[in-house]
Amino acid sequence: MSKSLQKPTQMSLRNQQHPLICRLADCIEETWHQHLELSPYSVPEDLGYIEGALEGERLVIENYCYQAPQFRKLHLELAQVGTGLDILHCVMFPNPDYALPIFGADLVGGRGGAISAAIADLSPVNADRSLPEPYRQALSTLPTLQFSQARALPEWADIFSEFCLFVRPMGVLEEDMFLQRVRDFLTLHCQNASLATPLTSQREIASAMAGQRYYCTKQQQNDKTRRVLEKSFGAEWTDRYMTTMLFDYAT
Ligand code: 18B
Repeated sequence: MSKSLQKPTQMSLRNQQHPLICRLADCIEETWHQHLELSPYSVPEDLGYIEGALEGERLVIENYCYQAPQFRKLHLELAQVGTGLDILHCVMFPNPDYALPIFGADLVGGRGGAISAAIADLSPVNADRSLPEPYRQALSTLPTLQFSQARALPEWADIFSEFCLFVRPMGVLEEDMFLQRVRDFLTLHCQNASLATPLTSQREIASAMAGQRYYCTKQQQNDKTRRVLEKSFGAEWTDRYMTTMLFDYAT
């Protein structure tokens, strides 16, 4: 295995990825900067920029992490497998003393070809696993979108809300539609977070922590993610990465 600790030297991955991935990465960072008080989040030293090629497929990963008063971790990750597969992964983990849902997004696709999976959601993590009323209200007023290829969620995915978008976007118009809806999710989320006041009840904070734990244990069951990472980094490293970098929670 070749693992590098260096920072990327020339071009970042972003400029070499599928256009929808570049556009979504820019949109996420723009929205964060616009609405949140960002500060650095220190990524474990060996996990900022990662390269691996265990079974021949070279995998490059770039992690961008921040925190904000309302968010313990804002994680944007870009990955590239060989020369063919591009991935964007994003999760906004709330501080458990804020009753906020988890924003998550995943885009997977071939560079020359189409995005095969585009998913985005604001996922409830409160005790009854329903979105806070201001979110339900705002999301219900967004127009229903028509995509030609909706995708079905796998069995582990009971964490997502009824507003979850999971499609294979066909063509630029559907890519634009997906991007605009994710922009709406992000703006709504950041605006709500900016207005939120911290919880005071220990019981509610404990329940928010349990909700994040449930979300993360479910996401850790995504075999498609695990398989891609294992091919380049092996099972042990992948397990550590999925539990400490992608879907970590307080115990
Ligand atoms: N994910 N994804 O983030 N995953 O991380 N992802 C895939 O066309 C990676 C998240 C989600 O159908 C696929 O089938 C890798 C978040 C769901 O069984 C691949 C990384 C969410 C599916 C990868 C990564 C999320 C899915 C198959 C680390 C949601 C469908 C692509 C960089 C908020 C699962 C395809 C299924 C699919 C890979 C969801 C290859 C390596 C935050 C539901």
